[in-house]
Amino acid sequence: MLLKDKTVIITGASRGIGRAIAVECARQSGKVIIGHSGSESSKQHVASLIQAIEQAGSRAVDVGADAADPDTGDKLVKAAVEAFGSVDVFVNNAGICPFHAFLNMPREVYYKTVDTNLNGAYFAVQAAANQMKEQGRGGSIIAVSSISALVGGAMQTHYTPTKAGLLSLMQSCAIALGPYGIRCNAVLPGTIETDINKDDLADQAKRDYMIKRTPLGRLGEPDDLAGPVVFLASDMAKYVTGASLLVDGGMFVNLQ
Ligand code: NAD
Ligand code: RM4
Repeated sequence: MLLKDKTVIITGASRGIGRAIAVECARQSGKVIIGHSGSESSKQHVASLIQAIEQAGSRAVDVGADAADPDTGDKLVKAAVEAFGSVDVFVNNAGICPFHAFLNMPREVYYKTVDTNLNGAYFAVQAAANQMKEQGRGGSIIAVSSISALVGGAMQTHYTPTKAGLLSLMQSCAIALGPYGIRCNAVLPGTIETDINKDDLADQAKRDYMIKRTPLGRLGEPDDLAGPVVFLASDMAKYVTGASLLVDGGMFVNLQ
């Protein structure tokens, strides 16, 4: 019960990595605020997620709001305080990666990616941190960055800077918020099979190459992120701040 008495906000929690984190947080007794886009399809995913969380013996409330909107963080915090009385953990997970070449990158794709992945995140982290400061008992902020913060991708020139930006944001916030006992860390997933890369990994040659590069011999599953995030969220990581944790099956250290 690593998250007993803690309220956890997770953005982009309707599917993929965010959903797996939400379920594990509930299993560890955390109460969950499910951030999601508010689209019709995300509402359906959220209904089944709330059921899964209740089956795990915990409680959840959902907030449909665009992660790119600078007011979304305030809405998530307000919902958490109203429903459960506090914000103890904030997981910034929502993100998009519309794979596209660089030379003809449409401006709207670039701006949408940066707004969703980084600009909205900045103000959401700020909202969560202000609430944690007011509560006066510290907190844990975790950004789902990426191996892409450390390496490039020809079809991800709009995306990799956002992931490097999140990593850098956690490093600077670790310093800014340390005096309040608020820890800030990043997890860096490798290649995890979700909707975000469904089309990209449909290319069998690319898929085989990604698996071959991974020493553990398989692509990641969303649940592979759940344990590392719960660890960083919990008091087990009470002296861990400013850290980045690769969760990539060893892909980054393999040059081949
Ligand atoms: P996914 O597409 O399954 O999930 C993305 C989530 O973000 C969904 O719940 C989606 O509804 C939500 N989202 C997207 N745009 C939103 C918006 N405007 N407002 C609110 N919510 C929004 O993909 P995933 O792989 O689970 O991605 C989760 C995070 O993990 C992303 O930040 C992604 O960059 C990161 N990541 C993924 C991989 C991977 O290989 N899958 C690797 C490294 C990092
Ligand atoms: C990640 C990494 C993965 C890719 C996803 C979309 O950061 O680059 O390989 O599938 O993004």
